[in-house]
Amino acid sequence: MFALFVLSTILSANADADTTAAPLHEIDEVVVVTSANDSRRRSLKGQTASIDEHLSELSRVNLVRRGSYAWEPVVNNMTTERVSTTIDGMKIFYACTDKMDPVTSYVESGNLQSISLNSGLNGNPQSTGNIGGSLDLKLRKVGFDSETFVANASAGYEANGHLQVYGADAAISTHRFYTNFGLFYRHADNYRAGDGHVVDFSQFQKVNTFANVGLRTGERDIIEATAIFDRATDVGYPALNMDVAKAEGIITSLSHRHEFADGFIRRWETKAYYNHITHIMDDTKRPDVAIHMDMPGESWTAGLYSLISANGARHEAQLNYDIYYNRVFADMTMYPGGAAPMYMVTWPDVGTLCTGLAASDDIAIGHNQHIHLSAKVAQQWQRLNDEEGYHALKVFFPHMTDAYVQTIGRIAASYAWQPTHWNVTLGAGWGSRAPTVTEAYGYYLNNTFDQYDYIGNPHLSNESAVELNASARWTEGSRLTIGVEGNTFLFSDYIIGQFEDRLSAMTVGAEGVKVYGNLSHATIANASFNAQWQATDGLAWRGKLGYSLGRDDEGDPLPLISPVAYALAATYSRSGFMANAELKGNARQVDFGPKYGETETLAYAVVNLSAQYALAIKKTSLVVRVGVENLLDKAYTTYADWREIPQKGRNVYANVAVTF
Ligand SMILES: [Cu+2]
Repeated sequence: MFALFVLSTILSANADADTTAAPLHEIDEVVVVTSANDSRRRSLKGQTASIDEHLSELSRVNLVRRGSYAWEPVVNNMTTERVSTTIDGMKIFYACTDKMDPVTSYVESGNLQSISLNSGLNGNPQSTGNIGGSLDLKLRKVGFDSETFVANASAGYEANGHLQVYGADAAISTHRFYTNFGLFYRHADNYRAGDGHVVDFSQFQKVNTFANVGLRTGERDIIEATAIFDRATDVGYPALNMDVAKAEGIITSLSHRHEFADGFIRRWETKAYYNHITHIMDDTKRPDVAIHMDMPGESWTAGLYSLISANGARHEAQLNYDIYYNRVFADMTMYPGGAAPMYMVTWPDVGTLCTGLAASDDIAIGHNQHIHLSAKVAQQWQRLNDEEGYHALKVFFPHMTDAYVQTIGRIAASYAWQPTHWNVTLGAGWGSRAPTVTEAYGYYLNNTFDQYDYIGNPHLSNESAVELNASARWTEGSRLTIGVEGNTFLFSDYIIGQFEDRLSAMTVGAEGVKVYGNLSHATIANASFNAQWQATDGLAWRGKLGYSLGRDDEGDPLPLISPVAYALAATYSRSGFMANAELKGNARQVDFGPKYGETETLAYAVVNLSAQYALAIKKTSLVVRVGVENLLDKAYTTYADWREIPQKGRNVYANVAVTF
């Protein structure tokens, strides 16, 4: 079946968004995290910005905040379930049943070169289940034949919450060998909201260290290895009932790459990887805990992918095979004062073996026109390895078994027309995803968003969606760019929690129980307008306006859909100096989802200012940045702030980065 699929799919490839000046497809976006010679979009805080702050530079990304650490990326108004996140093509799965640890929380800015986003169903080759989009975190590797020795050091301080960031890394590069390695540390106390009150349990501490090594075994054969160790401790989650004592990730990979001298096939890379995540929650520091609970979770993933990239006169093609095995386990022990402890398995040691074949082609069809095709088919086998967890769930689903097989896939096509001054794209796709472990097998997982206990449903159907997208951009030289774009996702069997009146909640204070179910249909649509104007040599203006909509099968609003959002920024730059002023805000959330426990969020607007000065003396370069966020000390909360936890009040920051 796979062979047939390959034959029937036109081969081709995605431009490596990292190396081309602008993404070939309008539906892709990149944010640069660390790269000296790259003028593309990046956080104004530079390297000391968190991954979350870098992610927020992507216009299709919103972030759900449960505290000041480990925000959950939302792409095209879809949360983790509908988004694929990979690290250099490696699959990695979070270990928290409460989504405290999105995959992006196990890396540091210093680990990354850039973050690339493929919007919607046109996923990167390794992604599966990416209806909303796929994020690939590209690791920072110094590579061969770069500068022989480079060292960087950076330090940052933010007054609100006394956030301290320190980082140091070094790189050695020759023609046959390279290595780069580094160490990063972050520490924050509780932050202060705009009305002056301190947000308790918003502290965190994180250490990250990494090393990459590359070795040329032949002129065209390269072996590369990566190791990342990341540990966050004492992380507060003001929006949840618990904090995190420890969240630890170990990420490793070993790859071989052959680069072909000539011919259609340019590159063949095979990577094997292993990662392990340990997540330990902690409620011992909270006052008034009715029943103390221990809730650990673990996730192990081992996988392999093999990617062939080809490049011809008219084609840029990729063919990728991938396989991974993931195991997740979570349990909970409750200690009701005086009585015997109660034990529950919340993720029943679910093993998932998934294997897939993906192909894509970008075809130049002449007259400034391109067609991009991509497709993937994957097969997934799942087994519930924990007897106790399996039998507990079987009480509610007597016909369930302990093993499941699912086939999922996606196919997308887009057309781009790029005559002088214009870039017009049209695209369509179809894709499906299997239910997540929480959606299929979760057991009494309390969701503080709507205060319901959630039970998984092993009988769920796969969710699928048809995506339609279009964009148009007009550019007048380098002076003016105006763009509009929109996409819509028409879902079938949309998975969401549904009321189950026959069951009663287990968590103290919970409203009731919801069981995951399929809605026959649902819709999510996004539209945005953006403009850039280079007013004078030094002064540039940027503006954007976004509108989104989500509807369930009864026409009621889906939860966590962005209200009207806008941003206006002016940047002044001259030789080594740059200053930036920004106004950012959301309109009142008119279309919130009361049915799903969502409450209305009011409008807000904040002003941010920043300035940076870069200085080079011989081989040493120095960048100093200062800024203030929320200048007017506005007290506000956004629609994506879990349980309406307040945002930071005025925050003055300064950081310095030295390279020598
Ligand atoms: Cu957790």
